[in-house]
Amino acid sequence: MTIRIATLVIFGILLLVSPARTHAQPPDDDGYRMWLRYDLIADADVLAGYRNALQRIAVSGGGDVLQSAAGELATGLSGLLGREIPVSDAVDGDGTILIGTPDGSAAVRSLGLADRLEPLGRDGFLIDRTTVGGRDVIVVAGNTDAGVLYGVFHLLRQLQMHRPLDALPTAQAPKVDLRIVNHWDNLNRRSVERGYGGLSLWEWGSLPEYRNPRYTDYARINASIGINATVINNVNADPRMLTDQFLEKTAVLADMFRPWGIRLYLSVNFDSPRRIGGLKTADPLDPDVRAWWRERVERIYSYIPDFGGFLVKADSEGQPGPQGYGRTHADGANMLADALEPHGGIVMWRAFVYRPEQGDRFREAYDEFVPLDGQFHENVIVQVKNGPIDFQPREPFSPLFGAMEKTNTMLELQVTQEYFGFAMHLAYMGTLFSEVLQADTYARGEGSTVGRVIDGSVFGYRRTGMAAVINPGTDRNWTGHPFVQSSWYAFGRLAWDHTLAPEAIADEWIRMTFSNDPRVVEPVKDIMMMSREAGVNYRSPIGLTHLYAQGHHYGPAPWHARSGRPDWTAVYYHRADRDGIGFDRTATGSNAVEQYHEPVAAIFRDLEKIPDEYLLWFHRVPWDHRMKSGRTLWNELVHKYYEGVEQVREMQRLWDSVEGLVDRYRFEQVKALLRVQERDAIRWRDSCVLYFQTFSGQPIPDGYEKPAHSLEHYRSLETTTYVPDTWYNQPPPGVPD
Ligand code: GCW
Repeated sequence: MTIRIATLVIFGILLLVSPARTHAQPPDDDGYRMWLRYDLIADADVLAGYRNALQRIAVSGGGDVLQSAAGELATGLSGLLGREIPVSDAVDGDGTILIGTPDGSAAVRSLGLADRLEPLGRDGFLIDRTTVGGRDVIVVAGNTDAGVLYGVFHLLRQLQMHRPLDALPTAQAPKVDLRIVNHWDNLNRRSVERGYGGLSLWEWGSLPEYRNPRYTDYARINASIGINATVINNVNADPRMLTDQFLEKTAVLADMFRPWGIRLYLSVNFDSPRRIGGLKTADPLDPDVRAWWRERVERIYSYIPDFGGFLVKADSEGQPGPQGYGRTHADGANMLADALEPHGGIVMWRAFVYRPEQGDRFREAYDEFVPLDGQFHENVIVQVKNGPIDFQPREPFSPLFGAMEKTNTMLELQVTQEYFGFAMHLAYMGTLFSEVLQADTYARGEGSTVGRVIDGSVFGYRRTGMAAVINPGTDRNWTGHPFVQSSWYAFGRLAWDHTLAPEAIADEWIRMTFSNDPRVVEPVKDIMMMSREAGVNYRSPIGLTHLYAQGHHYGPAPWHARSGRPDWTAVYYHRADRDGIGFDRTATGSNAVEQYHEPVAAIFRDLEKIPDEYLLWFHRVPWDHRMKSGRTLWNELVHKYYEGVEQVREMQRLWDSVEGLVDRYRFEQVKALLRVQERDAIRWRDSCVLYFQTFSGQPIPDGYEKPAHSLEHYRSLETTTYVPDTWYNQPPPGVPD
């Protein structure tokens, strides 16, 4: 008996002192809270310092947005510090966090911050440590309630990351005004085009009566990273969106987003006057059409007084547009802009256009839009995808950035992983986004980066913006793969400041979403930083592009050759034959390279100077072309495909190292998804290598594992269960049931 008790005591002591005890595995986390977790700070020293300096909140004046800020701060602090945080309207003790604007709060006004706040504009904020009436305070001030809201989220972020209080003082302002997310949600069956995160968030059936609290969390999440606008419906737009029936429902969403500083915008179908208005035409110069839009816009503002405006996909992929009536994009955009102008609304007119008869899809947007530069009204912004084709794993930046001197131009990015393995693969997009933003257009000499074009510094745009297609749906964690959250996060942070480093953004996200433990932060950051390049390597290295199976865009089909349009095949893009591979976009080919400024054009044009990763975007080269590595093109291609799979395996090893340090639920989920990713990466690699081998006629060099199956086997997989079910849940876009 005594021995047994003694054993138990010793066992108990062992349990208490064992590393597993001191670093208990965090409780399961389903990912719903995203990066706004606010769990009690475990580090005793950090906690003690914070508890001392952050005891109460003082807030006064202001409206709903300021109330959101105060509420969020109270919730966040009480979670992080593990105690209730009183909120009052006066500074009545040390350790007060004073939030507000000089206009709304006498205490903030008393600090005389006006000069420091003035340059920070509408959405900027200032955080400082100071005193009010002899009390120690941390002030979070802005010119507007929205500025204060962003400041509060910044403060909470610093605390979630355990940053020292001395490092808190800061003054920040966003680099672009419109930081907007785009949903491709349809009105029917709650489907989402390229969604992968469950059904559409918007419950049209129960609106306007049921205000799902999830709409508020959605707005909070966006506001926390500085996003201030949303387009809630698909650019392949259902005309019913503008009917009173839907506007009444939409108004409720706008009401729920407003306290978080989020303005609502809508995608519109250009043929709406015909489809729902009973008119015979949608010609933008027709007086009845113009009157119809004016009336509809007035109606929208009667439901949503701060409505933001329209997003339009016109004359693209079967969507109607002004060209159908013999008019230009400028005619179409300006007609809508005129209707919105009296209310302060804007038009975001997409430049994602390409006609089947075009010789080179790459050229299309530039060739159509540059001649119209200067013709668009002041409240139009042309919205341009980052690359000339379509959100591929790697594209050179669109030459439209740098060419539209007199037209506000904004950037469109994709968070949802249409071309990156849906919600199955881990692919942090911060690196891709930053690569585009840092790319130098040389439009006004060196330093004319895409980021500086879209923030207005290069051409002096009066309207500036950045958009991303996001995919949150009814999945508990919003995005399907937990790491898709990181790309949403990165978008918001880069829309705020395009100069932020993707690695620093990943660091923030990991600390808030998983843990501050360096044994988690470092390996997970390594995973994220290599993930996009891995995806490029196992899909389409060295400047190959669009080798996807048609339609779903999940698995490989480099052999895909028959389609309604040549530019919807894979062979159109890679052009492989016995002599070589690649798309000649120099003067001997489509000469798309001329759309870039010098010296960009000269670099892309020159076989010696062009970086490997863009080679086959611009050049058609023989299989034995000598690469910078010294390998032949064929051997380099094989090398890259194999490297992609090895990178996924490295990601798996790194992820395994965080077992026990992150919660089990997400650990197991990500681990399993990485197995799917390895399976798919091998399938991509083997499909492409075996297929291109039929042209190169050369062996896979020694030392690489041999493909487990024949090319025929891989071809037979194209339409099988490899495509995640989420794809089949999509009705034809925009078609009412
Ligand atoms: O990326 C492509 C997608 C389409 C999408 C289109 C667009 C909304 O395959 O699904 O349609 O781009 O951006 O308009």
